[in-house]
Amino acid sequence: MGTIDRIAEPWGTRTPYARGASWPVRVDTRLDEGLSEADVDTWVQSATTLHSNGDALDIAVKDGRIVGVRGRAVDRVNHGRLGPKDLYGYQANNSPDRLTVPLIRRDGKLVETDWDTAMTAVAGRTKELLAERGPSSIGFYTTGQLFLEEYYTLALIGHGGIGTNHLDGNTRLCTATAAAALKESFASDGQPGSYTDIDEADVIALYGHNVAETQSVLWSRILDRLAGPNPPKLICVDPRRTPVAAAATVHLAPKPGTNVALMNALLHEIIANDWVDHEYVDAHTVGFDELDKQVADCDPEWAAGICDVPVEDLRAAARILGEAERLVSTVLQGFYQSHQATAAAVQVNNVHLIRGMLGEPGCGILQMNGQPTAQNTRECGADGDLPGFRNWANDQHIEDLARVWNVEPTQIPHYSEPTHLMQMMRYVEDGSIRFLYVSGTNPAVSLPELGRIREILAQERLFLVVQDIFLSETAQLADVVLPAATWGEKTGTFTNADRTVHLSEKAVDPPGQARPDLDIFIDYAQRLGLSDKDGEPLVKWSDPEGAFEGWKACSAGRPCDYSGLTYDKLRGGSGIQWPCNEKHPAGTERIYRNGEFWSSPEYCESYGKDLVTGAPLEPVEYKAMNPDGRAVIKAAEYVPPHEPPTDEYPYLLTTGRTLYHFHTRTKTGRVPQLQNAAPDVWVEMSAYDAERHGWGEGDLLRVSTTRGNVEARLRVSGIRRSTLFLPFHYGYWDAPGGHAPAGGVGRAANELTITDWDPSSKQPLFKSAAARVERISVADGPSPAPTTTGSKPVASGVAPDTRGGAAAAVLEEVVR
Ligand SMILES: Nc1nc2c(c(=O)[nH]1)N[C@H]1C(S)=C(S)[C@@H](COP(=O)(O)OP(=O)(O)OC[C@H]3O[C@@H](n4cnc5c(=O)[nH]c(N)nc54)[C@H](O)[C@@H]3O)O[C@H]1N2
Ligand SMILES: Nc1nc2c(c(=O)[nH]1)N[C@H]1C(S)=C(S)[C@@H](COP(=O)(O)OP(=O)(O)OC[C@H]3O[C@@H](n4cnc5c(=O)[nH]c(N)nc54)[C@H](O)[C@@H]3O)O[C@H]1N2
Ligand SMILES: [Mo]
Repeated sequence: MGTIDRIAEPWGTRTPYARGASWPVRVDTRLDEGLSEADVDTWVQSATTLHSNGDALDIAVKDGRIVGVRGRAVDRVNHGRLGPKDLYGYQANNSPDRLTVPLIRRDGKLVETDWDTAMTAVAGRTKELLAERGPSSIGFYTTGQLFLEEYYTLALIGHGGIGTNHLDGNTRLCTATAAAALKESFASDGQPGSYTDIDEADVIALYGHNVAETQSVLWSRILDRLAGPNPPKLICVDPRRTPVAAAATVHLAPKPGTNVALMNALLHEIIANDWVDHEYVDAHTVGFDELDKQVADCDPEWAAGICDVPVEDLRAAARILGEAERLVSTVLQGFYQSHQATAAAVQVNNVHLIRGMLGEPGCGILQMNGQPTAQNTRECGADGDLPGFRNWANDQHIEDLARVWNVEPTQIPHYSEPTHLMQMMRYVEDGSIRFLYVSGTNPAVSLPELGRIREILAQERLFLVVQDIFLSETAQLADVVLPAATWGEKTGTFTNADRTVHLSEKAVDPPGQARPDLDIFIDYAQRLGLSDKDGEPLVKWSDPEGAFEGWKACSAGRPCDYSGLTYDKLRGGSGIQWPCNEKHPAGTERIYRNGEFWSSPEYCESYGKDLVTGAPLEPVEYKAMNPDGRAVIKAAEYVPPHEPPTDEYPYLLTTGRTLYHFHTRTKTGRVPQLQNAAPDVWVEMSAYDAERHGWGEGDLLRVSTTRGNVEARLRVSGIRRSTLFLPFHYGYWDAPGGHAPAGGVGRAANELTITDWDPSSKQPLFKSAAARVERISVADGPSPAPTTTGSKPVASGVAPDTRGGAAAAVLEEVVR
């Protein structure tokens, strides 16, 4: 037992273990300064919400206030560990500037009001528009950060009650491609892998996934394998020298936007060397011949030219993949937020399919999630899917959903797949959507091309409702602001990236008049008078457990089957992986064992799409592939990025995260330990380019694309040549000037990004844009970038080491 500064040492103390052994327990505890465990009144069960890892924890409560957190030793996901954002992040709940009363716009200004006035305005405008313009004038934009119960209720209200097809989540920006890639290969969403695969693997490949910074506890698990006997080999595909890249056996640093070329070369090598499991391919897949043909000419020499990666490194990586005995692959935003997102992510599935490495211990694919509850947005149909992974193009599935909801099938729109967010924004722009209800997301900072987004959201004719816990940049543009309760202040369940379901119980009351999102949605449904076909209220529950029971009935028999779970079963022990039903009462560690897939045409969630155009395949086309119970190997041709560098814009700009912040920082920016570790925006550039320009650490640069400008201080980091990186966390709520950039010069990376998306998943492109850069002034000190992360300086001594000091003390207890 000892204390440790987890800002300086984000992954904590090593607890090495051998392949096949159980990951040791290490319990991390953080309490407000000056408190010890003896001071805590109660501990309340929950899990982490600042990433998708689902680390189980208990919330410490004293005098009705959250005063700390402690990792849960019994949980399968984290074995007691917590990451820096989770250890310090709870303090955001206690911020003095939480929203505590509803706000309404009067004479151009947001003023305080009461709940009845606010909700009457929201429901009233909805009814007016339904009467004047019909359901297609109503849109909902939700998140990956509420609870399952809330999404399911919202999906019921939107699809089953109002009958609009315009319902999406910010999961569109996040893990739409995870879902799309799983649907293409396996005909259904659902993570094949399990975190215990890390314990068994001899090779771990990470594709565009900086797990060290974005799921830091999972990285601790990998670090502990690396520190133990017979460590796994690591392959990292990332244009930056992230902590993952630094630890990798082979680090491939491709030009942003060239992932498909790289993947096709790896597949070419695997096939050319006959590292293929032909028995598995013949028995359990269709489409191998097309893949073979597609990658026949994609040798490493070809890819090296496109990706600007050494041929030897490509060969070495392919050999490691080809000779792996147990391979785990993870994929995230470096693949998902690009123009061939689904095509690239599907090729990772193909590596596993042709190597026959799926469903067995150590052989997992994690098409990762990002947000804590993104999996539930997808499962519950709050994001452009239908609840229970039902297929919008299958009339029987619509009828079945109508049965569950007791509505007419015609009430549920299914003329096309539900509208994706970028299309919804276009509808708002052209005035066909007149009412937009935004919950738990901050599009005025997180969507591409912010100048355009601000204009769209500020339109007079749009009625904008924002349900948040802070007065975010988006809330500042709203007509009505609804103050929500958040994690720790409400009860509900959520599911992490390896299908583990956790219960998060209410620990304290929300501040002021803030209410749980679930209560607000139900209030809204009641005010609209939404009813089922017998005239009974459409939403038949009034509390989280009731909603969960409703969801169990909806999910029964579908891949994401929750019917065997109860709140009680989720109390006290570890989280449980779905499917959990009569047949699998303890949950299911791995799906797709024995090469059996959910792909029969009657059962599957999707018939797939054309990866180039995104056009949905017809049922007959799907049936003609004959996937009945098999996985589909889908090949894809490499297509160059849509916005290549030019003489005027010679750099490729990519964007992403740092370890210490979450998204638009509404929470982490209010936490001193985290904010001090990464206080402001910076821009990363390679030493080669910096020297060429004669620039150095801390110089103030202006980065521009055709869409806008951002000023940021230079960090010379281990990023590849001719590539720039901006963290996207820094909006305007805590900057001088409020919600928009001052004088046209911003600090939000999305001032620069492009309005464009992957044709299959419709996920926007945040990872490549053509940019130019100029120096505004010479440094008067180092840039504010952390030194412990991907933004580590290449030269030593140029910036002080990132530390939290005494204020960041965390207790660690290793149980051997
Ligand atoms: N600390 C922290 N953790 C988080 C979050 C957070 O905001 N902060 N957010 C959570 C959420 S919602 C998400 S979605 C996840 C995201 O988690 P990640 O996907 O791991 O995070 P990113 O930084 O967006 O992108 C990952 C990497 O992609 C690389 N990359 C950029 N362009 C390319 C490319 O063209 N090809 C390849 N191969 N790689 C490229 C970047 O250099 C970056 O290191 O993190 C979750 N966890
Ligand atoms: N350039 C660039 N842009 C990106 C990305 C990138 O890598 N680069 N990544 C994209 C990705 S993967 C993601 S996930 C998005 C994230 O983008 P956003 O979803 O816009 O980011 P957050 O800051 O998480 O916004 C969540 C909002 O919900 C509020 N909130 C928190 N808890 C609750 C609650 O319980 N109830 C309610 N009602 N509100 C709550 C928060 O205060 C905050 O305002 O950004 C995307 N944008
Ligand atoms: Mo995300």
